[in-house]
Amino acid sequence: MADSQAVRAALRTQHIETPSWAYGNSGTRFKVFAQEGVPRNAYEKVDDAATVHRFTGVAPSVALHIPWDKVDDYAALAAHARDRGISLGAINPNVFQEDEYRLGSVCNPDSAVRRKALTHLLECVDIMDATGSRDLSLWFADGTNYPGQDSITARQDRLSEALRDVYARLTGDQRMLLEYKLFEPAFYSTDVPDWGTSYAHCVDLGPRARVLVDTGHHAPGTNIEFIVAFLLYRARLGGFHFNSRFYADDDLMVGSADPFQLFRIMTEVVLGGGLSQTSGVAFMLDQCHNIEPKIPALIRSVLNVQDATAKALLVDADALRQSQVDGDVLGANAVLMDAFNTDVRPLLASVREDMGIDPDPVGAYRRSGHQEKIAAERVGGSAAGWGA
Ligand code: LRH
Ligand code: MN
Ligand code: MN
Repeated sequence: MADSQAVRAALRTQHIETPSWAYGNSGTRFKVFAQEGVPRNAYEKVDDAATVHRFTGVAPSVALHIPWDKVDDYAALAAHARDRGISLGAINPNVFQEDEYRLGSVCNPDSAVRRKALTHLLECVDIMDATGSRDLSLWFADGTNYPGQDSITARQDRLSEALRDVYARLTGDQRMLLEYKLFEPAFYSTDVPDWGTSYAHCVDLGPRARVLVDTGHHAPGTNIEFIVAFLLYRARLGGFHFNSRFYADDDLMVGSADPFQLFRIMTEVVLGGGLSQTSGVAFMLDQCHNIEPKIPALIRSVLNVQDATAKALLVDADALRQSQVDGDVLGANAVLMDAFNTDVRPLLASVREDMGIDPDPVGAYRRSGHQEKIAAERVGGSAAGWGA
């Protein structure tokens, strides 16, 4: 995109959703670290998401995880969000934290357990009706630990059945995003382990069903940008759960370890039309900040996505196409590298100034005194949901 006005407009309109669970205390299997000033309930998580939006200008919604964010009145929570200038985003059901789910949720061999899971998924669509959320983000911890433990294909049949029932309940502009994950918590087989499995179910279901790509859910070395390009090409890319990983599902700040991978992903998004408002690609974070302060970590993460997007927007698509047609391998690669090696910090600072935002959002947050204020005001903040 050569036109700098168009680049600036695209940067202003790309929205990045933050996850409610990133604001609560979190940790690893070994320890949940308590931090000062963390939210005590869903309302305060919404407040923190609004703070991230205030400093970045491009994070106007927050995803909920149910029941971690259970409240009596979801319409009231949506009104609270609106009052603070944001909205409630994707609803993430939780069918992985109860004893009954030991052998899975919707793929469980026991029909009573499957019914319990389905009931929760349908309740989450009721919540979407109350909050006005568009997306139901489905992730299943289902799978097996041992060869022979269960029939792989019978589990697929059970999965299809549940997905069909949930799909039939969607109305208006509601969508279903099906997230895949290579392994964990199941270690032998996972029922939705990869984009192909998710894609096949989405195609069976219909146009409201799309694939959700969590960047942490792949084997090392996987070419995630290929997956992104293919799904966009087939109009089945529902969105992202962005985070950074080295070893497994590390859930660290997106773009922190491998900004080049994030650039490659965003380049395919831009080239595939995924930034346009009509593409329906949802840019969401799915992270945990175990050892760093949470609000500035989320601000930094939003900026990292913006940084990669800005560089992707600077790819000279015409020159790239010409090099490709000419079979100019080095030339084509140089077009991408030129964009990646551009310092986009002045451009982003100027876009922020146009939006009436401090050009240095992390510094502005530090200087604002907000962290000290919430540390003093909030005593006994809650865990994000697991390891509590
Ligand atoms: C699973 C996952 C999924 C869950 C979230 C807490 O690893 O990525 O999106 O809902 O983490
Ligand atoms: Mn995820
Ligand atoms: Mn994950």
